[in-house]
Amino acid sequence: MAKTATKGTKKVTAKPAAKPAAKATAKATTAAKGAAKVAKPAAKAMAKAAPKAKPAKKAGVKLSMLRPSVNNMTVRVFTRAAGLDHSETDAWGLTRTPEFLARNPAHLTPMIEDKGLPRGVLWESCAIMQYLANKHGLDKFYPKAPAKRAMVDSAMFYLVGTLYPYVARATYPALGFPQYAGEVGHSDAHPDRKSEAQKAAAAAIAEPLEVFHSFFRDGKPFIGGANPSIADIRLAATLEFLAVIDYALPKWAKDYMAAIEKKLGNAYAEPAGDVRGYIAHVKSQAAA
Ligand SMILES: N[C@@H](CCC(=O)N[C@@H](CS)C(=O)NCC(=O)O)C(=O)O
Repeated sequence: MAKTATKGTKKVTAKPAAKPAAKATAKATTAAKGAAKVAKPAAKAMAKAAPKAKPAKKAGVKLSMLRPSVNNMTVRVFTRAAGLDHSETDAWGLTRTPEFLARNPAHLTPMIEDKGLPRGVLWESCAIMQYLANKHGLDKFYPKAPAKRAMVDSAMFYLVGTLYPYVARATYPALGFPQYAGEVGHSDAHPDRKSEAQKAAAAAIAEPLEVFHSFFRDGKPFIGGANPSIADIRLAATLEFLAVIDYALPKWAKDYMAAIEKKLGNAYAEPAGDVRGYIAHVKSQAAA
């Protein structure tokens, strides 16, 4: 996969997040109101000093990622949509090197490095989004209210524990990704058996998919309500892989993915472009 992926670290400039920016403005306004109360000369001095004030500290998250992966796409969309300053390192071919394994024995991406993490690194796409949302107060993506938050958590755990394994079994053979040990697709079973397992997994996708629609969305545009939550980003990214098997997504799912892309704009489209480009590549190889 992704021999085309470019290696190296790239700083990604993200738009500032709406909420922290709004908070910062609110703080600045309060500060300005306070300043108006101080004696004029002091206020002048403060005003002069203001431009020299240090800019707000940026997140400075380092993300190791693989471009063709929807697990990685999830975090790449989130960091952009949330306006977090971060750098991306292409970990293609590096996840099992001694250096990587010493930091991350699970050899999984996405992986972030961030000051303050007890072991210095964090993997698992949903845990990364939860951590960054908690750290930066991104309630818009991950609501604070326990009941609302529980629904987002439930949707993400259901995705990672139930829907994703079906998606992986159904799409990894076509994507050329190695399947997990113990899977029929990973064994030396007859190709017919592998094909049956792949088809059974593809058929099993419909049920959890409908659960996301009828239960988690429950008539709302997104699981998160009017705006996409981290669970929505995780779901939309996951569904991108289904294009490789020409899975017939129900109309609601196509509309839902389009609505997320419209809401998040380039934050979604750019990482999705890497996944879609990879899928187009493997499909053209298969057709040749
Ligand atoms: N549940 C994990 C899955 C992560 C995962 O499977 N990552 C794969 C790419 S899709 C990986 O980094 N594989 C590299 C390897 O195992 O060496 C998540 O959501 O982050």
